[in-house]
Amino acid sequence: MWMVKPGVAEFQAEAEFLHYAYATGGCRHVSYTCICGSGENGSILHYGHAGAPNNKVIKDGDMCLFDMGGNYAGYAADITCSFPANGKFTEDQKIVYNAVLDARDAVLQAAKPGVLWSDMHLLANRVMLEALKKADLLQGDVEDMIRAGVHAVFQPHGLGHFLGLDVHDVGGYLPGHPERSSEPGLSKLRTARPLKAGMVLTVEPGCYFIDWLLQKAKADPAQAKFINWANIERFRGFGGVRIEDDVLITETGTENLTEVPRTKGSRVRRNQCPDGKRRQHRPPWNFWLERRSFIHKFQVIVRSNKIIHHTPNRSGYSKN
Ligand SMILES: [Mn+2]
Repeated sequence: MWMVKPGVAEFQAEAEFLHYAYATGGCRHVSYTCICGSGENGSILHYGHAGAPNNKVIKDGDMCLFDMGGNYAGYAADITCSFPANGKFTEDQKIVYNAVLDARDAVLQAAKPGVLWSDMHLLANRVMLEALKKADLLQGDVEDMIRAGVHAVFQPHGLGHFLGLDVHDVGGYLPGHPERSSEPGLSKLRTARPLKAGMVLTVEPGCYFIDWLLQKAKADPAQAKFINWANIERFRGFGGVRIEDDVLITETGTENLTEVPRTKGSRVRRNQCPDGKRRQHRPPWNFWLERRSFIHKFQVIVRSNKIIHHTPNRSGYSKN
């Protein structure tokens, strides 16, 4: 965030993250290929792959959607930050960003043991659609919109997934647990399980303006009537906003393990800037280290299921 400005290439931001994650956080590897989408590229959910290798030059007025996660001692972090490239939100960028932030906040407040993950997905979408309606981008009843699948036009992915040794960790659909839904949006979820204390999941609501999905919605009278097309046109080429946190389910609610600025005026420590003064601090992706007992428990579970055998020392796990 500190080094991004118009004129910088997306891959330069990626390179900065890779260096910082290793040099400061001790993360030799990242959990997945960095997604550094700017402008329209923010609406490509898995941008950054070999065919589209973060190679656009960031422009003034672009939103950046950076999805990057360090991997510490074999454990994955998965964090997305969305921000304006020039440091100042336009009114339209504010509408979309705040809609997604409200959705995230609603989930962090409502999630707790016993709650169904699929209900959290719908809660996030409901809050986001309400905000878009308030901004005159949508019209009509939000529950009717969800019945018509409008939520999946703007967020065509699941709310989040298990996180652990793998970035999309195992155990999403197991015998004896809820099966994958065939409903729009919900069908994309990587789990529909009721939450349990000790689970770690990502919470990653998003709002995108994807041309082909908007075209499809426009051609479908059941969806088209909810969308204020005159205003939506302004958002062609906008890309998208995603806010992704790594969250521990506790006995009473949630603990957000992610330490990145999300709101205006939130504290960005200077030592998070690669050019700034370096002090020893807790890197945001380093939360596993502080949860050694959790890691131990986790490994026992994983081993007893014979899914994977993992030796933490192999990847530099140290008692210090
Ligand atoms: Mn994710």
